Amino acid sequence: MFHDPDLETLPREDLKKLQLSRLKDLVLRTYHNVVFYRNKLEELDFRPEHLRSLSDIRHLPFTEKQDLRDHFPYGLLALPRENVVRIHASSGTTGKSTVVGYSRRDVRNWAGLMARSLAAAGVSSRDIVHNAYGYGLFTGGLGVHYGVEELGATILPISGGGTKRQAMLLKDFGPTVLTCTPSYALHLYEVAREAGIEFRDLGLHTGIFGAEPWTDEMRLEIEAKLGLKALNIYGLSEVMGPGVGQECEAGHQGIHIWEDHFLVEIIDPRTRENLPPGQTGELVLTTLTKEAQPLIRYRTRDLASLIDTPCCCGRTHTRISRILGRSDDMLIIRGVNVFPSQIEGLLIETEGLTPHYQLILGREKSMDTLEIRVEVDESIFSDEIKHLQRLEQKIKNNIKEFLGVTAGIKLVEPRSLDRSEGKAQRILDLRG
Ligand code: DLL
Repeated sequence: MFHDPDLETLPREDLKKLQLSRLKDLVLRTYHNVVFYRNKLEELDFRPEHLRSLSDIRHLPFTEKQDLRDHFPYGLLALPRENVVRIHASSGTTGKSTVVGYSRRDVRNWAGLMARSLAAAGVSSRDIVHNAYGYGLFTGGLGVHYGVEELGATILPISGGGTKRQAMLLKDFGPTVLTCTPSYALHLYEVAREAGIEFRDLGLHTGIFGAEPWTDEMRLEIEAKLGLKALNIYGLSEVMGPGVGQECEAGHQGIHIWEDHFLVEIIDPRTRENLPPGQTGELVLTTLTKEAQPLIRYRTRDLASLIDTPCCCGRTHTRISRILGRSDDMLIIRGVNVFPSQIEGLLIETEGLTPHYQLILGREKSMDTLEIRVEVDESIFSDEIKHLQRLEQKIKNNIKEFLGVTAGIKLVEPRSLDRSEGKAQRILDLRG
């Protein structure tokens, strides 16, 4: 289903023309209104009139998360603060959080893009959406909320937490769509089950999950357990919030990035050179229409690849792969680079394990150590010790064989690891 049919299917030539005119306008606005960008452009001897084609983007400076922190909270605004109608912030795990301002038009555009994303996922005005993304400074709750209203569907503004009550509400209000993080969807499933509520009987047809990395194996697990189609939504607060991109109903063919509003690049994080479609690198986004806090070439740290073949849904907007991890959450264990998503993939494929796990990094005699704690499922929990030991050994061998690292494996009881109400905390780094 299309929300903006003309824009979503705009021929690529026209889309590129639109992008170029918006990019020119962006460079002009930031040059004149944001000291940080004016300084950066002047350092490079780049004037707005130097921008002639889209490929000139390569001459523009990058923006890093640290730049947002350095200008905390309002230093990167391109409009007077009085024109800002909303503030969101992302909870930084390290240092200051990053703050984002929105103008009235930014909020309206966001609602439009969220509505477009929901429609692309097959949501219509007939649907009832149980929105369990957190409301507040986090963009998930309010972002989805405004999009659902814009689409004309019914929003249940549940927010995160109170999981038992949420399970009851699922039964009472009869939602047809669930929006939350993938890890919370699984948690909600378990809690509902304990309360005697079977997800498959609820009438949910679609789940729109994002805000944290998840693998295709995790998607299959969610779809099998919850009995719904699980689609991937991407976004980040610095750039807007949820709805920067969305997997379409065609299903699991990649995430369309809404290119009339965002310019997409994939770069090699080391050389900062652009990479061609198919090669994995860091996703870099430029906001083409954001008024209050526009960003030029924002380095997201998210790793993905471009998919430039046409999608069978008819949308012309480019796609990216599932986010494969973050360049900054790559674990280096005794010199071997490993992404948590690779470990997740191997765990979920192993029979008897659940998708609930934690990676604990430590140091022993100046050597890195990795311990993987993973919950076993009920069916094997009461097995004989020797069976469990055999399973531990099997996981250990797989991790060694496929990823090249030695890990300690600890099988733990079902439901013994902490559950998060928002983004899952899966990595515990005790290396100081
Ligand atoms: O998580 C916005 C959002 C809310 C997206 C609800 C989707 C749904 P932040 O808190 O700023 O914003 O975190 C952004 O989360 O850079 C990625 O690392 C990660 N992320 C977001 N969506 C996905 C996804 C929101 N679908 C950071 N897959 C991003 C993997 C994701 N990682």
